[in-house]
Amino acid sequence: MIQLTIIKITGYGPWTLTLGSDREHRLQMLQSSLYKEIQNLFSEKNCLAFPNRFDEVFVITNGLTVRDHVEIQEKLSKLFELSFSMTIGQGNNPFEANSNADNARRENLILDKEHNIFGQPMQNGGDLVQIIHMDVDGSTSISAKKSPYEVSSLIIKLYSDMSEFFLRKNSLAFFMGGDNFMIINSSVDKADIAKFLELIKEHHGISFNCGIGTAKTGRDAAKLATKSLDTIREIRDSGKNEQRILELTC
Ligand SMILES: Nc1nc2c(ncn2[C@@H]2O[C@H](COP(=O)(O)OP(=O)(O)OP(=O)(O)O)[C@@H](O)[C@H]2O)c(=O)[nH]1
Ligand SMILES: [Mg+2]
Repeated sequence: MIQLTIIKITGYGPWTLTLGSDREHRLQMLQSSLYKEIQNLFSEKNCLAFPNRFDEVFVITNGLTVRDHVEIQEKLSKLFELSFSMTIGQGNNPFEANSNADNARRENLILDKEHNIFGQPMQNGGDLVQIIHMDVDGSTSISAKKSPYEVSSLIIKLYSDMSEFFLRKNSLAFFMGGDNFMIINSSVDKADIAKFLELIKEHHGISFNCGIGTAKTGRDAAKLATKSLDTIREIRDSGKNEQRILELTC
């Protein structure tokens, strides 16, 4: 069982209009500072947040209670003049957790009214979380041959293929910056990942390295996934056999 929390700004659309048309710079500053604070407050509780279209954030919150969410809501309300909703979704895979969260929000299922926290009644979930950290092999040399915007265009195409491939397997992929992607994994195994890597190589001529991490919390799973990725680089740089996928479990 995986638990995701989706955080949204309450009444954001109408509020943006109150700022007049000279607003874009303010919205950009607000969105980045909100993401920073959410990452900060949830990482203190061993969670990891993922940016989703800048005005919404996904967080892997396995092990967190409604009370933990209330604590974070209280801190956020001291930092921002806007308020936020948090919707907790649990599921057998990340896609299902995201859908269950969405359904709970639409059905107005309240877990804590005062703090704007929604979700179906929570079950204790001690299951493991798996994160795949994917990173382009040698993006520096690719960037050297292309202009900055052409590199971005390539990254968007890679992200699009990745999102489609992994969504079919109930896993959620996020772009984390630079040439880095993280996937909240369901049951994609190494053979499936190898298939994806072949597809990307064939369509775009790009190789990914792929670290897998499994642990009880989002933050620990990400740490192990990144450690696996760094080990792949070490193996590559020592001139040993090429290895593209490596897994570490807590
Ligand atoms: N989000 C995130 N970004 C990173 C991480 N490590 C590096 N980056 C960024 O990713 C970009 C590319 O760095 P690298 O992937 O190390 O460069 P590379 O040439 O592809 O080297 P290799 O991946 O070792 O083949 C840089 O702009 C870094 O700032 C990470 O763990 N997470
Ligand atoms: Mg790279």
